[in-house]
Amino acid sequence: MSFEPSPSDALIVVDVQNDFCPGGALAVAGGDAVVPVVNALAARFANVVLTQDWHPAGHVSFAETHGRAPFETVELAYGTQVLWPTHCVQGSSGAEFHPGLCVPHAQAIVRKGFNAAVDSYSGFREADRTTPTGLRGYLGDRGIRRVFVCGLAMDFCVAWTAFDARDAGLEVVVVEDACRGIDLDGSMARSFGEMAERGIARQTAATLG
Ligand code: VGL
Ligand code: ZN
Repeated sequence: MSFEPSPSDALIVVDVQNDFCPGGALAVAGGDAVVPVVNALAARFANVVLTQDWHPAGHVSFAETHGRAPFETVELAYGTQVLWPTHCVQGSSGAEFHPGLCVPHAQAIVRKGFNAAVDSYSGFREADRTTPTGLRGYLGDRGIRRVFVCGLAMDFCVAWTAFDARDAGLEVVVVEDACRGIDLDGSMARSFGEMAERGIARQTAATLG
């Protein structure tokens, strides 16, 4: 616990929402187990940003929109899209943060996936890889140079957020015991491989430095 975040460090808490926790529409195994870890981690950071998956009804990432089964894929203009169970619909209880998440000092909530025709795993950039959410500018304006990323799901929204943070020129650490993954067709191993290639560090909450 000797690590002290500096004023240029921020914690990004990705999608700790009811639908990604047990009982939710797109439950990640053990998703709720990250809540106490995230709470304790966030208490150490002066700068905390939350992301919130926030889809309109009929979103392009929903299987039912295409009359298909969840976890199939479709080819869209921006590439291959995994089709998910309907989740995190704007204003629904599934889209709310887990009730145990306690980060009252978080300064910004970045909603993503609100464009009906484009998904957004990343907190920085939509799945077309061009439309920004504004998070890069927000962090840049605030002088943030390093981000610690945690939350759900490790192999989708956490990973894509970490990749884009790196592309934005930030130093990136994924706090892996504060994450849980979906692991769809080897996605967990793939995302770890890509993190290593991109120079993204993986640490545990206890060994941050
Ligand atoms: C996520 C799939 C669809 C995530 C969001 O938060 O990892 N995964 N939407
Ligand atoms: Zn989503």
